[in-house]
Amino acid sequence: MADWIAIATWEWGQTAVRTAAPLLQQGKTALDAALAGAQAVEDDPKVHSVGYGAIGNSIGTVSLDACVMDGKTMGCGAVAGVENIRHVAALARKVMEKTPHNLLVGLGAQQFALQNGFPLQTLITPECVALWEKKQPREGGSGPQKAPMPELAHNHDTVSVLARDSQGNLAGVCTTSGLSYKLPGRVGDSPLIGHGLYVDNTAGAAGGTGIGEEIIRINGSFSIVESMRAGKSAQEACEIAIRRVHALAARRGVHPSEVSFIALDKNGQVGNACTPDAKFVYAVTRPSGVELLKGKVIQHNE
Ligand code: SD4
Repeated sequence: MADWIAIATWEWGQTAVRTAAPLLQQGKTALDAALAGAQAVEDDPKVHSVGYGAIGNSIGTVSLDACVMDGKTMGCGAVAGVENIRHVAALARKVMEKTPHNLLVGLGAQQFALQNGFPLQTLITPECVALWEKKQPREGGSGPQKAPMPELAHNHDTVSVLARDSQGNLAGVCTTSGLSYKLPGRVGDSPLIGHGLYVDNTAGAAGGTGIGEEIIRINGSFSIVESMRAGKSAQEACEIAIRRVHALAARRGVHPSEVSFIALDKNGQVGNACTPDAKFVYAVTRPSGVELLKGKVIQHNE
């Protein structure tokens, strides 16, 4: 029997790993445990960046992205730009299990959800409407506001959950409402296999959070898993990816955005790294208990 472990991004990663832990303890699969953990965060209205109670895009609509990947089979499924469906990580799993496709978007993903018994429901709470109003980037002046071009500020925190089960199999789930005030139709890294998430039993698992545009630019999660395949530890692999974010920001002459990664190698060793502004924390659970840990900051010149 292998040692089980689950890790998840941000403070509410604790909710995810606390939900995943008993399932891993009972011998459930890494995918079942990671999905249950992610769904517990989707259900929490206090988390304004995932599932129910998320903050809307530039026109106030909540549009969700999610993906799942099974490191044993390399099966993967994803949905993007889905409105009025709460459990999009479970929907991504249905895409993996019931279709020959990897990614469904928008209305097609919503129709697929309805065909599979997911209820159509509002994801907006009075609290998230108030927050959306309060923090909305204003163009100045009175009268109707035009939807402004969003700044890619880090005002959202995706949950990425990686797990290794007692059989030694790896799986991961990523679920988010993306960046708040994003343009309608914008898709970030989170539902894109290889960017927001990548998992392969034979090498390791990685997940990202932060400004998706930067994570996509470096193929974040895939590059971390490939570094582990080439012999780097999970920690080294995450640090290499953040250095890459810095290097590309320097080439483009911009300040590096907030990006953070978590990783698990095939033996269950943990890695993480983040850019200096990210203020990243992540949660880990093992048979010995749950910890909330500070992200390892990689400076621009390291
Ligand atoms: C996105 N990566 O849509 C997501 C947002 C996020 O922490 O992770 N915020 O770009």
